[in-house]
Amino acid sequence: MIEVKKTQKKKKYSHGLFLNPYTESSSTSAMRIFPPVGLEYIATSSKDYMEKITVLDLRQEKELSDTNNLVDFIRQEEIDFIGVSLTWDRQFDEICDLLNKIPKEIPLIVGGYKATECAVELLDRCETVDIVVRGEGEVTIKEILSDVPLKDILGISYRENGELIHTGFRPFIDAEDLVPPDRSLRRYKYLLSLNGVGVANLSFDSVLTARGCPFNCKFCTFNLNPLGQKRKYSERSIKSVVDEIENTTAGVILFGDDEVFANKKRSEQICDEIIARKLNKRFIAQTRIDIAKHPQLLDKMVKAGFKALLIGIESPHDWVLEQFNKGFNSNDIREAFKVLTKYPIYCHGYFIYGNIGETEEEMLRIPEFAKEIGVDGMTFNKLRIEKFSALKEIAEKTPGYHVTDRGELYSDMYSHAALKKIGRRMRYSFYTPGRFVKILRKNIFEVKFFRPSELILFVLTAPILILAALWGELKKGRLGDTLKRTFIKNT
Ligand code: B12
Ligand code: SF4
Repeated sequence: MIEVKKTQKKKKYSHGLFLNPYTESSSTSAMRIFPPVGLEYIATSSKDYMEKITVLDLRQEKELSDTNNLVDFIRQEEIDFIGVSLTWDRQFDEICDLLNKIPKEIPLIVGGYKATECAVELLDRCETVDIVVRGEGEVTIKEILSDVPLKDILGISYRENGELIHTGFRPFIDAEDLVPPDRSLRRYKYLLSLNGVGVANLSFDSVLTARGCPFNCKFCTFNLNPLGQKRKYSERSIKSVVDEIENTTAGVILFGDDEVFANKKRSEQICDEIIARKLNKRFIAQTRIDIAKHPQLLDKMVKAGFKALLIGIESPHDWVLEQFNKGFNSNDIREAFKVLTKYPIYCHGYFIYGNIGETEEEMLRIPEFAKEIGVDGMTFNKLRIEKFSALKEIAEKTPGYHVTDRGELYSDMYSHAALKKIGRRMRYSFYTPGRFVKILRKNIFEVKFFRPSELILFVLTAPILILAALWGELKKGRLGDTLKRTFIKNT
């Protein structure tokens, strides 16, 4: 807990709690290693209104993950304001139960991607929730905390005399006006762990250099807020971005932007500044294949410390790429990877399967294509069709296709279970024991992701990691199947 510096004037609230309500059990390793950046932006914006601020991330808090203990904590700490971030679909029911147990007298404000999507449902189900903040919340929270009448605050939903009131859209903030998260509010280091086992004492952080994305891929709702509004692309200044990086203590930083290299000239300048300041950090970024057309930028990225790229490849099929309006075809992907594989950067491909009209044979082609072009690692996600997805109309008009309330697409031919099964076949066709050796070799010898001391720790923990992975599969009741697919036959 951090005491906010006292000014002469007493602040409105004595102790504000900002809560990330997801617990460890529901989070995959990938979800756990990054801090809840959106919530931290909100806590930082609230500093002028609170004597003391506590940011709790329940993924890191075993005891407080028990709701009764959390409520005791709230009372003992005399919390008089609570802000909660709801980002992901998962655990929605459990989180609603938790919110309903928060003492009624404490103002409770909920925001985040999922909260925005489900503002009405949240207010219906949780009578303790006073206000749902829709969309980006930095300015909205300040207005709430400074007692602007609710009806005059844009971007909120609340109850009044038994009725739900939704105020108008909150205009998007210019990224340059954003104050980066105050990391001194953090109670934890975000460390790499796989299946609950810490790896190499590596700490992670997430930095946003811009908001929005200038592209318009049809399947993607990254660039739309959950109200269907396209987020206007807006950049922070190079100085503020690199200052933020310099002030983080984490060794590895993820650029959480939707597409961090949207402006190539600016990206080069960011790299130049990182090199000039000798920051000695490692970077991971989400990007498009277009980066391969900019060798000068790639050279600078390597010098600056870029170690891994998470690349939206989406599909090997030209008709899918066209349906997605991705702006490139399979040949462009092949050409891009001829360049990218020459760099000491780990390339992780994101693919989407279960597309409208895609056959099983076409889905199973994905891992083969990934191997051909030379991606190092890959993730497959089933196509999601969220409320404002540009693909919604096509899905609705295509006979035999259905979309669930949660945005999952399935068809009469391929149920969820069938798609899951195909996904598993794809995974084991790509992730063979040889692949894991290749991944390790590349990260250790080419990319040099690990420092020597980390490497020793990593080697020492490797047996525990393997046992933990096997234990995880055993608990899910699929150890036999996993071993069979890995070492004998993947069917
Ligand atoms: C970076 C990112 C990641 C990173 C890490 C994120 C992190 N730091 O934890 C990585 C790559 C690990 C990741 C993983 C996943 N992600 Co992701 N991710 C994003 C992305 C691109 C940016 C998130 C971000 O940092 N935004 C910037 C911050 C500032 O915005 P924000 O969090 O929304 O917060 C603002 C407002 O929401 C609001 N707000 C938030 N909290 C609160 C609280 C209060 C009190 C108030 C008032 C306001 C408020 O104000 C904030 C400031 O403006 C978003 C898309 C997007 N553009 O938002 C998807 C997104 C969050 N991810 C998503 C998903 C689905 C996932 C995965 C589950 C994908 C998967 N199938 O594997 C995984 C989860 C991990 C796993 N495998 O289990 C979805 C969530 C949708 C949903 N309904 O579930 C999103 C929205 C993308 C999408 N449209 O599909 N992700
Ligand atoms: S898929 Fe990537 S490039 Fe396309 S709109 Fe979404 S974030 Fe932008």
